[in-house]
Amino acid sequence: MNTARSEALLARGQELVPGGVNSPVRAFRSVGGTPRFMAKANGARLWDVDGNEYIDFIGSWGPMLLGHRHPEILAAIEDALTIGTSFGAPTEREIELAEEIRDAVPSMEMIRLVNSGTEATMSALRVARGFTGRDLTIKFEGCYHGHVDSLLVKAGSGMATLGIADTAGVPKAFADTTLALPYNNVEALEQAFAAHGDEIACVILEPVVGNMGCVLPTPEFLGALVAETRKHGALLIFDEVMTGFRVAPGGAQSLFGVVPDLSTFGKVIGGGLPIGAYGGRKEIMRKVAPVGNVYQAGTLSGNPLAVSAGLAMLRNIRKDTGLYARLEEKAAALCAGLPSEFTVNRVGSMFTLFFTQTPVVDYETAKTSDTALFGKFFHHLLEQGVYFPPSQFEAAFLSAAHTDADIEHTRKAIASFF
Ligand code: HOZ
Repeated sequence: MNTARSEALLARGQELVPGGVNSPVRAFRSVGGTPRFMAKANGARLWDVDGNEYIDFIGSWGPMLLGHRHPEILAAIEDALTIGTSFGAPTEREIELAEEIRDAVPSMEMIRLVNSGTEATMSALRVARGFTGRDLTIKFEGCYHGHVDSLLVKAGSGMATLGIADTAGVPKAFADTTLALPYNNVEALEQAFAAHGDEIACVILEPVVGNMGCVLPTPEFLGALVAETRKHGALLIFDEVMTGFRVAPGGAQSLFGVVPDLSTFGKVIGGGLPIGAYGGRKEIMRKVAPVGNVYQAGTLSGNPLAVSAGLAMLRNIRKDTGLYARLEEKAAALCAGLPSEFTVNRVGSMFTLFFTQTPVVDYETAKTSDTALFGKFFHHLLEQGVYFPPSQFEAAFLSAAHTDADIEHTRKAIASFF
């Protein structure tokens, strides 16, 4: 496979941009080789600058639920261009997007739009602290909630990929506000609440983890999260940046029948443009300025392009009643082609093949994966024109644009590795 132009761009980029990339996982550091610089995308396909074509199972790390360049999303962006690209003043479309989110996710009684998932989780944490008057946060090892200072303790995603346990640059005082516990471990959760119950403002988690690879919560764990937060007056925050409108229109909370106090969104709700949102119970969200005294603001928040793309995305999701059943069918067909000697975790259209025989239920078990073998598998697929996440510790995503022929090609590519 010719990668000469990607190699040249990487060399040029590395002089100016750390690692030549604007987000670490893109650098291929854990799998080796040259990150592909992309030239264009359409549907479920990507083309790199050397003209190589790939079936895309990253989907911009989640947002492209309907595939790249969906005509109605493109039309919405074009329409937004005719009215202006940013006003720094409210618009009707922002209210419409909030209504779409609230209608699909009833726990989102009041919503604030921001520009990224990181902003959403950072702001949700602040509201939780402001509302409860407490400082401590419980998070779970291997969960990633964006690059929020206090949440980069034992985080997944790029930190897991690069083997960075705790990032430099976070003041100890910030890290000390976070208790990192093992995912799916009821005992550890109960012990933390027994020891610090009246200091804990909130518990934040990915209700289906994508950022240590795909990991599902047990019903017991979900039950304990609800019981312990209620008992001790702490808030339960579902980080649905990855799962929102991905695993179901109502997110993971609708799949599991859990009503969190606050939730965060991003990715799909922006239709491929930068956006985030946080929200939840009105009583809590009324703490946010200008109504309350928890400050949070943003020059480009509610940006007309992102809001219009997001609206088109969510309206498409709402009107296509068979969408999630089709995604489920395609993802199930693909995963049925994965080797049974390894662990496959999947919820709807997000999944991970872990190169381990151990069931993966938390970060410790995720780390039993043979990452060197994963690297070989990743490059084998790339050579066959199949673009999977370049890390064992990220989820793969399928879109509505993947055809049966794409699934068949991918199954064959996978089978030829084993
Ligand atoms: N942390 C993101 C997914 N888990 C990756 C973002 C990116 O590299 O674009």
